[in-house]
Amino acid sequence: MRATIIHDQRGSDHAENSAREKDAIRSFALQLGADVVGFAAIEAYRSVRSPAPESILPGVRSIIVTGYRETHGAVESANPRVSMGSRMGAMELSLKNNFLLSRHLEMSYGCKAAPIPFSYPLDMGPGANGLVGDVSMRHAAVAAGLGVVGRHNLVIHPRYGTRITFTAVLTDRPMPSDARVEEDLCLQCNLCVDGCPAHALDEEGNTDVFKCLKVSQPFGIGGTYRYLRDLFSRPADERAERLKDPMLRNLYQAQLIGFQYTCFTCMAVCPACI
Ligand code: B12
Ligand code: SF4
Ligand code: SF4
Repeated sequence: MRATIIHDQRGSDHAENSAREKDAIRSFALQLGADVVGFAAIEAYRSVRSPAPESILPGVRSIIVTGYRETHGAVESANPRVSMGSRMGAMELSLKNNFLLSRHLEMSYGCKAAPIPFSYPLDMGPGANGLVGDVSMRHAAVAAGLGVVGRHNLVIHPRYGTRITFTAVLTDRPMPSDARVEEDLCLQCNLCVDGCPAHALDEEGNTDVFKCLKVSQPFGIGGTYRYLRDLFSRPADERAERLKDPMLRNLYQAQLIGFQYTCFTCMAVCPACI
């Protein structure tokens, strides 16, 4: 009886310590500028197509997921450069914060921590083809209690809806998962499906990646390939004319500043939790 009481006491002390530790880490990340923070024990993260987290950080025990809300003005803007500008801000802020959070974890808790890129760089090898992240942020966010997946295959956060992006830190420090969001936040209104200019969301549970890419990243590798193929298939006198095409300047710009999305419709039209 006495042994059981001591055991229970140790168990509850341990749970309290874990909760306190998570609160301290959460406050640190929120002070850096994250809008939401969630924790997932590594067993809770299951993403079939992504690499095993153990291959990234041997001995990994948990994932800390941080979310950054996008500004309504930028997401709703008809000007894709403005929407992308806000995204670049979220990417830059989260990249820096992930690095600072990882160093803080290592220095304050004596563990190892690996900051995972927001989106890029991606594995461009066969199998991944630049379409699979090293950590699937959507699976990680769901496991860390930060939302549920809607009809648009994006995570809907209970407070910020779809207008939020995620990033993650892997650590070998064990931490219990936060409670999952159990409520189905998707309103089944189909505005995302009907609004998608690429018809990439027609099949439930699957985004047609190539249809989405063609519309949302016209200055990516596919757009470059199509432009060059067209250019070199033309007679020499027509080629000079084609060099005046704004597409070439857009491709040049993309090489300088990186990946650019020109479509944010599925984020913008989703009314859930907004
Ligand atoms: C590659 C990539 C793309 C590719 C391929 C997308 C794809 N099918 O995975 C393209 C270019 C098409 C793309 C498009 C977009 N992307 Co993107 N993309 C990524 C990236 C870098 C990797 C995704 C990945 O690993 N996919 C491969 C595996 C994991 O996917 P999968 O298992 O096949 O998952 C599919 C299904 O399982 C389905 N699904 C069905 N049921 C369930 C249940 C659960 C629990 C989950 C999690 C998923 C799920 O969802 C997926 C759709 O096909 C992530 C960042 C990251 N590292 O995670 C961002 C990311 C997914 N993209 C994001 C966004 C916002 C977009 C766009 C809106 C573009 C934009 N303007 O920002 C569109 C939305 C397209 C859509 N509605 O699906 C955000 C999503 C944020 C959120 N709130 O969910 C992420 C997480 C970036 C970030 N760091 O925040 N993207
Ligand atoms: S980003 Fe645009 S093209 Fe891609 S799925 Fe969303 S609405 Fe469709
Ligand atoms: S737009 Fe409607 S159907 Fe699509 S994810 Fe949002 S709430 Fe669900």
